[in-house]
Amino acid sequence: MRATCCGRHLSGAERISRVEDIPALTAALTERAMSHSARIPDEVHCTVERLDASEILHAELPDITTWDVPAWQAGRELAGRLLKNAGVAAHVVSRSLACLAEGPAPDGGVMRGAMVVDRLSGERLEPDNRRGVRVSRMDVAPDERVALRNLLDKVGLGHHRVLEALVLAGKVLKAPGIVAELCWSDAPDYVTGYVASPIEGYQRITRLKETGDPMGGRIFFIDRRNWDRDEFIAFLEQRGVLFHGKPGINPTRTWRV
Ligand code: WAQ
Ligand code: MG
Repeated sequence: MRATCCGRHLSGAERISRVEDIPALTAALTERAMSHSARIPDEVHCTVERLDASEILHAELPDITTWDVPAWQAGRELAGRLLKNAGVAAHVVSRSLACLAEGPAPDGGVMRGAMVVDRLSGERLEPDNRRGVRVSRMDVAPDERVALRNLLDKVGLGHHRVLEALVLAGKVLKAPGIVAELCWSDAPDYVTGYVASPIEGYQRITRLKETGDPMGGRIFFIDRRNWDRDEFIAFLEQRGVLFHGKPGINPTRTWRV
């Protein structure tokens, strides 16, 4: 589902469900589109696509760690450190953080999708710098959604953005050639972001931007050895991925500069 107002993105959601649940699900997502944001959308698109069940990749969600940081500047410093640990070159880290902060689209605005960046050279590899790469066709297994939401609720991670970002990052971490993802929201009031990597999992950072800042985005850092751009993008855009089981939840850590 995606909803827009005056040509601008308002809200969106991705789900994978059984055929018999589709009518109720499209109704629920339309309801969400109508009530989720401050504005009433002027367009709501619900697209239903058939997936071949035998081609769905079944996977586990990454473990979750929350890093408590005193301010967004410290958060960005920590993000840089986590990205370097994952294999992103230092000069690429600083340039990438600056690019997200300034607005990565050609007009200096927010992109709809993600940037794709070479971990060593910093080169941008997404085919369209305005749109970016949109990850789609991933979800929690239908029977396990309620249990996961309850688990996240219990540890104070009940905000819908957490589950959605966790599932998106979970799929990104399965993509061929990925070394890390960096993300923070473009929602002015949502300042928590994350760095995800195959080894460290989903590492939330409580502050990655100043409250009120309308910039945000995602960067997928890749290792170009044996990497195929079309294969990478086809996986992210088209392969169905369903997540099972409960992610590990690590104790909150504190980061002081
Ligand atoms: N595929 C690729 N990039 C996307 C997608 C997608 N499906 N959806 C959004 N983006 C990009 C796009 O540039 C957005 O501007 C940016 O990411 C941010 O999207 O654990 O809510 O949906 O507390 O605003 C992370 C932390 C929240 C959650 C991220 O992102 C937590 C968030 P948003
Ligand atoms: Mg957003």
